Amino acid sequence: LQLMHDLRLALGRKELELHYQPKFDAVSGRVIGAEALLRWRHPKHGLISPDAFLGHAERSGLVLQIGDWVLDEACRQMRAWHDRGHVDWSIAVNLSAVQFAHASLPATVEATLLRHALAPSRLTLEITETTAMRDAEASLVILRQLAAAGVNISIDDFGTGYSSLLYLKRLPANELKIDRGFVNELAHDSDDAAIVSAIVALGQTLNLNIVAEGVETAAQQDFLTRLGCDSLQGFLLGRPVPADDFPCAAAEEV
Ligand code: G
Ligand code: G
Ligand code: MN
Ligand code: NA
Repeated sequence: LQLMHDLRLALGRKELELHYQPKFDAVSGRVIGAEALLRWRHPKHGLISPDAFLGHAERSGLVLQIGDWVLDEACRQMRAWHDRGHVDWSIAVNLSAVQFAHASLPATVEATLLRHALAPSRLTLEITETTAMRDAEASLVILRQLAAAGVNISIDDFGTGYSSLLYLKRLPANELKIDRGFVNELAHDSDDAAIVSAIVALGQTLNLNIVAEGVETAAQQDFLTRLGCDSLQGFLLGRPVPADDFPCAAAEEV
């Protein structure tokens, strides 16, 4: 609980930071953007993962302020990359359930894009399948507003929730992210291989971009690429790092 007290002050003390994990085109191997991942650099406890504090932040409502900061900071970084020549990259930002359900989200997103002079197509909002399903009809309304604003919608941790196919078909999403739990066991578990194949086929049928996350081995990369995944993300290809360490040298030389 001391931690929650500290978190209230963390924003003002600039202890929150974003790390960026590259996303790759599966076929060309090119970087196509990054996922922003929140970290808290606590003065005593060091770098803290969002798993350790976002739950509390959700219950206290503090997650709204944190979420606004994450969105702004990620868009600021996307603008910096854009100015260095990475005009076709997009930045992915995770939304918490509370943030997603909050009425101000579409306006906040639009204002943030405007502030950084970014086209909405440069931003991808990741919501988990579970969040999207919590109140399916309400989610549809929010997702339609966001889609109308032109941002990309990604369904994160896909396969761990309970989407009905009918609902999925109605969702104005652009992307499915296969949960890394399935990717992890790909080589050893034929059930997981079958599930991943089915998700890829489903995504292709619904015209969705398919991203596999948690790619840790060359065998997984190979399998996922041959199945037809569009994009890959994982420790094999790139870990989450501070913006200064992000692998983006190539386009800057142009
Ligand atoms: O990066 P790491 O593996 O520690 O992330 C742990 C979890 O926290 C993941 O489920 C990830 O989606 C989530 N997460 C990371 N950054 C953010 C963020 O900025 N907002 C929200 N809501 N979740 C995040
Ligand atoms: O829930 P979400 O998919 O947003 O979670 C993203 C988290 O997954 C990040 O916190 C990141 O640290 C973690 N992650 C990214 N790539 C890998 C990977 O290859 N293996 C594992 N175990 N975790 C990963
Ligand atoms: Mn994510
Ligand atoms: Na995920």
